[in-house]
Amino acid sequence: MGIVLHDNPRSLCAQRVRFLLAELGLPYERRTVPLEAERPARHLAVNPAGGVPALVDGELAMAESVTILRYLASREGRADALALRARRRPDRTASSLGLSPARAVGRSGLRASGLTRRRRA
Ligand SMILES: N[C@@H](CCC(=O)N[C@@H](CS)C(=O)NCC(=O)O)C(=O)O
Repeated sequence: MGIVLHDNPRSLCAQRVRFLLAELGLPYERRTVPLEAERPARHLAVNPAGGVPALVDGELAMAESVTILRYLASREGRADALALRARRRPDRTASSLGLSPARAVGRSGLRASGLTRRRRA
């Protein structure tokens, strides 16, 4: 069995994972978990807390979007796919930094152009 993502289209946390899977070019099966209804047993078996995203990769099962992002980047040897500032500031948690592949691309692009700097009057 390959990668299976327990997902919901309305979940921004799951969206982070979908972005990284796309960036890494990894094929995966997507299983939609209803968030407004009772969670299917097959989802609770992966994440007893019930939330999405959760990811299964062979024998491994995990929840929490940042954990999943770190796992996938490490699996593919692509630490560069994670936010630069999260690696520069290990004293702050990745989730408090809003770590996501989309932000990583956007922020580093903005930083390079100097657009993120606030000007003082
Ligand atoms: N810290 C978690 C948050 C996950 C989370 O709250 N997911 C929401 C959807 S965006 C959810 O599943 N809510 C329903 C629930 O927790 O039962 C992560 O980053 O994955």
